[in-house]
Amino acid sequence: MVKIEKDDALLIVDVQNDFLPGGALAVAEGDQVIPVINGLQKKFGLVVATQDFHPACHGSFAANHPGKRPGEIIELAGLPQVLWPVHCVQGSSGADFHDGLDRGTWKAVFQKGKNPEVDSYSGFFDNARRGATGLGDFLTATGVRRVFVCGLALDYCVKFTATDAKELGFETFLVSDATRAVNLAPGDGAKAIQEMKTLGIKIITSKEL
Ligand code: VGL
Ligand code: ZN
Repeated sequence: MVKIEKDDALLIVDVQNDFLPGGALAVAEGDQVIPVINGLQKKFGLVVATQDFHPACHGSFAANHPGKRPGEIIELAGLPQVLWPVHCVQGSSGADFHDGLDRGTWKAVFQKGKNPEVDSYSGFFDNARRGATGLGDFLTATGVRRVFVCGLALDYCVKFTATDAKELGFETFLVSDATRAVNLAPGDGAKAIQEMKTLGIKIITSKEL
């Protein structure tokens, strides 16, 4: 068991309609994380969330590159970029958090992916690490020592958020039953967990909390 302390934070990544079944970039079983995350929220004194929040002209959308399809790879901001279906557009219902997700105790929401020129998987920085969302400064200013990461999607935004948290010096945990993978290639979710383990991120389940 892991005892939750005062200086712990629960970080909920991108539990938005477009990443849930029926959404534009649906994650299989994505809705199954919601009751697990609602249960977790009751145990933490500090809960914050991230929100994928793209302008319609975002460079990660296949639709903005004539002739390209979702899943193809281009270069964006000098980095390889997977092209996605149009998703989480600012002001659309797809960008909203799922209705069943408790939000009553959230202290802050950090939006990402607002710059059309670069994607932002991590809740801390864009993929080129040129801009910060403020999440790192917020956690530091609040005196947070350990971060528990959950949400969608395991092999993209959850992995990059947990990796940056660890790199910024927070003791980092992934709550593995409170996340699901896109699995663009089969096994991407399992691979993401292995990568996180190698970096020293602790993999736990909600039952250990
Ligand atoms: C995400 C792909 C594109 C995520 C966001 O939240 O994991 N994945 N934008
Ligand atoms: Zn996105």
